[in-house]
Amino acid sequence: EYSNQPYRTAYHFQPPKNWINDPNGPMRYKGLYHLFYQYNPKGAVWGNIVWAHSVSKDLINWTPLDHAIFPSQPSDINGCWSGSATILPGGKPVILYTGIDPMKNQVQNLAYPKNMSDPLLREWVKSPKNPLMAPTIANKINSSSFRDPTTAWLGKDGYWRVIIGSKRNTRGMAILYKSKDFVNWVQAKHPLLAAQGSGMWECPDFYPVLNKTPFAIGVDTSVNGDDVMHVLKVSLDDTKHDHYLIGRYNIAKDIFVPYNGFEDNQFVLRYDYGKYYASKTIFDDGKNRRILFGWVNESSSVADDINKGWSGIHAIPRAIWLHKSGKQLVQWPIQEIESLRVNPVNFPTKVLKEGELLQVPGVTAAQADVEISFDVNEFEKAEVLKSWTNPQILCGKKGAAVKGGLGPFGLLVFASEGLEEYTAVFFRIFRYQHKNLVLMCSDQSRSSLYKDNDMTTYGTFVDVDPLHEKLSLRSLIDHSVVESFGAEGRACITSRVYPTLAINDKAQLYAFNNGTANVKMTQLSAWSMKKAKIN
Ligand code: DQQ
Repeated sequence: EYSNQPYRTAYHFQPPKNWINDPNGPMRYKGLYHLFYQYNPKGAVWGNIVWAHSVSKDLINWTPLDHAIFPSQPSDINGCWSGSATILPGGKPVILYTGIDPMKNQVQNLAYPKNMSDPLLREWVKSPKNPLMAPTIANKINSSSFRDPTTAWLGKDGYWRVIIGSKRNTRGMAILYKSKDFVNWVQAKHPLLAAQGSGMWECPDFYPVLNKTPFAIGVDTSVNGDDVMHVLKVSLDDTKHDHYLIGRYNIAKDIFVPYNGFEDNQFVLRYDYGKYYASKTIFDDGKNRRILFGWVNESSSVADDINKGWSGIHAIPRAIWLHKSGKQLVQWPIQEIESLRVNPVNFPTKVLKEGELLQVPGVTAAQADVEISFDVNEFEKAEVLKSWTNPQILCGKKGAAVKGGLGPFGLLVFASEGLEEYTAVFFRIFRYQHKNLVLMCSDQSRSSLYKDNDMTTYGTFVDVDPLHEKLSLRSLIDHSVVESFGAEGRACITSRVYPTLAINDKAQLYAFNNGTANVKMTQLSAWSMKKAKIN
């Protein structure tokens, strides 16, 4: 199994076989975490969608259960698509999800547990009143673009609110509905937000984040007030990226005013600048944090997916909170993942000179967690950036093999012995308009000798001041995925790679510096990761 399935993950969530996509209805109930997900029981491509179900005590080790929600009534007979859970006052969980009806219309349905005393919540009953929200001639909702209800939030006026992703022509929007009893829902006069030209908004998410210390504390989805800001996340169907806006939500008027994330009418902030989609958050009342779940698609061809018999994984759940600047969010792998760390390897502080390549021995490099930090000071050697350039394109032009001034420096992961293959995750610092501009890249261009994969390079600028702040990088490496967190979670890049040589115990890990300036490595810690029970 191990040798002919080198790309299966050891600690990233995935079922034993077949297609998976969006995380659905995550929740914590009676101390157990539940995760549902879009699943095709019949193959490794999208289709026949049901809600598969797993439970966990720690969000790392998962036990599979029978499918929770599957086509069984007219309102979902052609598929049970994405949705979210809400915990009602008193602790009862309910699920709103999109069903595909006999006319292939997208409608919203309610399901609730058959037996609340079963901590596994194995059986779900559907409301006989389904569908509760549907496109009609009168409401002019686009019947093929009306899906993915959020967790609902409760106002002091006693009304629940929920948003559904939609579009009218190319105007993406979050349609707002209200209800007193969770069963009878009335469409609000205005969407919570809409944006011309953005296309279909899939899997919206709307939640408060604390805007004071300690920022990392999460709050319940219904919380509002002077000390919180609100985040609206949308998964843009046109670009397949999860974008977010930070702003203020006036619940009395049901108006959300974004302050950050829109520039020239475009979405600019992303959760992740690599492969990451259809995510959603929950408030974890066990550890008072907000946790983000997301789907990571393959970068291989459909034929290769069918061949290996599976497609799609979930990212490691991330804690998510507002950065103290108020301008962006910060994400960090949940602390529970550290329980898989074994055999730590620590390097003392060391200067990496021009062209230096430092191997990290003693870790299972195809299944590892690594943290590295740099102290840089030869700023006069930074390359000058004359005009603003798209960071992803800049990373593509200036890959790890292109010598620079201050950088590129960082990690080579999934490296083969003769460096025929490697994936490079690194920083490169530019001088731009008399300031230091930090670029973070994940360069997949040499990740595999097999060329049928999507090997696009990813990149983003990082809002960090390398003069006064430490420049850190953490990568979670797991056979065919690398999730990288730059500047303590201010920038995330996830990529999928399929090396042919650098697999299992043939993979190696390096730190490198390919710039003319020296950089001081102030930390390099790496751990082998144990296998988790991922189903
Ligand atoms: N996936 C679901 C939809 C959602 C899309 C269908 C996002 O509900 O809009 O599997 O990946």
